[in-house]
Amino acid sequence: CYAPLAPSPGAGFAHKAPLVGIIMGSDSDLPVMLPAARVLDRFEIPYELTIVSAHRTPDRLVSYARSATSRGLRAVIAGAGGAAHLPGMVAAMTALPVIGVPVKGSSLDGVDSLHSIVQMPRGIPVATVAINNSTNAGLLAVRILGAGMPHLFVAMDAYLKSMEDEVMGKVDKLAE
Ligand code: RP5
Repeated sequence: CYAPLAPSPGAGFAHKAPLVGIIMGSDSDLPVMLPAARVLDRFEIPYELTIVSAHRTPDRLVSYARSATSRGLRAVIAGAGGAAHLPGMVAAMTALPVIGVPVKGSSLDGVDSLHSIVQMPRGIPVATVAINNSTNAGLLAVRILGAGMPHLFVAMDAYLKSMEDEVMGKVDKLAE
């Protein structure tokens, strides 16, 4: 059982089986990881959100990663700080796409975590986003799902168009 840390505000689809797992090494990572959840809310993608620590709960890590596919997940977003082994270890134990979020800790500015996540050995890829940028992890999960779910592909296209419109609105305003 993977109890959520925070309830999904998308009550309309909360009954659906999660397609994305958002996990993090500690509850102290939650503020950094919540934007990923908000992206999935926006695209109405059901997800689960919980703590799995590679170092403090290794057995839970194994059971989470090994059961991810059979529980219906299509992608995992994993955030961790410091010696951030969580995303890589999940990727080692499931064929699902894993997106790693380097969490900035109190020292080394998150570069330690970035290097831990991005420097995976050949054969076990982790898609690594920028330090503390779980928004992009959420968006990448939408794109991954969108490859097989046309309505998400269309929704991502609309999202890109809305960003373009927003920037062009600012360009027009500056030109006034
Ligand atoms: C990592 O250690 C966690 O992902 C977190 O970023 C960091 C610090 O954890 P706490 O000491 O705040 O629990 O495993």
